[in-house]
Amino acid sequence: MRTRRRKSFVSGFVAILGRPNAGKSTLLNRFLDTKLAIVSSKPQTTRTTIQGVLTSDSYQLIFIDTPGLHKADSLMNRQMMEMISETLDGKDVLLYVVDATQPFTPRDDEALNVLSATQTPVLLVLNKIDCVKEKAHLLPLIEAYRARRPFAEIIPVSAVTGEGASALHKAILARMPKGPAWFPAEHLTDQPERFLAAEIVREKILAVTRQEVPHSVAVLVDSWEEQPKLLRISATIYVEKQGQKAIIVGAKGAMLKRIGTEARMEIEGFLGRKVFLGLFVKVQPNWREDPGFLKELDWRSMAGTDESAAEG
Ligand SMILES: Nc1nc2c(ncn2[C@@H]2O[C@H](COP(=O)(O)OP(=O)(O)OP(=O)(O)O)[C@@H](O)[C@H]2O)c(=O)[nH]1
Ligand SMILES: [Mg+2]
Repeated sequence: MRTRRRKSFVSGFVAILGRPNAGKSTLLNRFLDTKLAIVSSKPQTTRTTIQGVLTSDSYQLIFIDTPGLHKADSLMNRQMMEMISETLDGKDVLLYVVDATQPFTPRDDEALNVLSATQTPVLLVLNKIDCVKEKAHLLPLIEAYRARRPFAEIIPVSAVTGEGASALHKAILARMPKGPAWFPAEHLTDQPERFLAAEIVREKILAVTRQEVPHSVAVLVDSWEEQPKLLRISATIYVEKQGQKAIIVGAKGAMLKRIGTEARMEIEGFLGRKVFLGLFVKVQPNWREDPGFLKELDWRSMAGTDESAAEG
């Protein structure tokens, strides 16, 4: 039976904003029911905007996950914060995600500045409520946010368990304008497979490293070779110091082996085929301040303008 295309098809762009570690990427993955963005307990996991497109027979929602709002202390971080400001343009709804297990601090106040000039409706998403036993504990947080700016709605959710997700979904849909599907129904994300694979490697590194190491790691795919029986991927892990390289390689290469195995298994899962993953570690001092290297990391600049042109 053909699905009937309703006259009231709605579509729109939804940006997901908030401080590092609030759960923005987890929320994106929950909406799309797919792992599109890597997640970690370390702040500043996401480094670029990530699109996820959710299509049904009555709507198309284009979500854009963004890097966490923080004080920029490197060229990379400054570029990330500029990217967020640009992302605010032309959106129909903004989701401002906060970690509801944490009290309101001056840093939260500062982060809210990103919303100061926007006229777009903002939904305040109180995330991680699976860890809030007494819901009354949310009230001081709600008051603190309400005192700073108006929010179109305040919605408690858990991106991990899915609690509150359907209320949030409804609140988003209620604010979508009538409009066409901007992307074909099967279009899920703007990220190339090569970038996703590099991100998965980075996620596995974030999971096993601490302190400054997670921030000092970048991953680039060097080659991607389709062979009859498997896909052969070779990637380089860049770090800033020799000591960081030693940590990632580990004793007798054990750590690198573990990172490689975990990443390969996940890449095989999402590509649905057998993969050989070769990993190399290189020291590239100060890469976070190197405009040329940052350009290399940005798949949008490599892909040219065509692939990013569709973003609203
Ligand atoms: N308990 C609980 N943990 C959550 C929830 N949502 C996210 N987390 C955890 O919070 C941590 C950060 O999640 P991310 O989704 O990477 O957060 P983010 O806001 O994208 O972080 P950045 O990319 O660094 O800005 C991870 O350890 C998640 O598993 C939630 O609803 N409940
Ligand atoms: Mg993230």
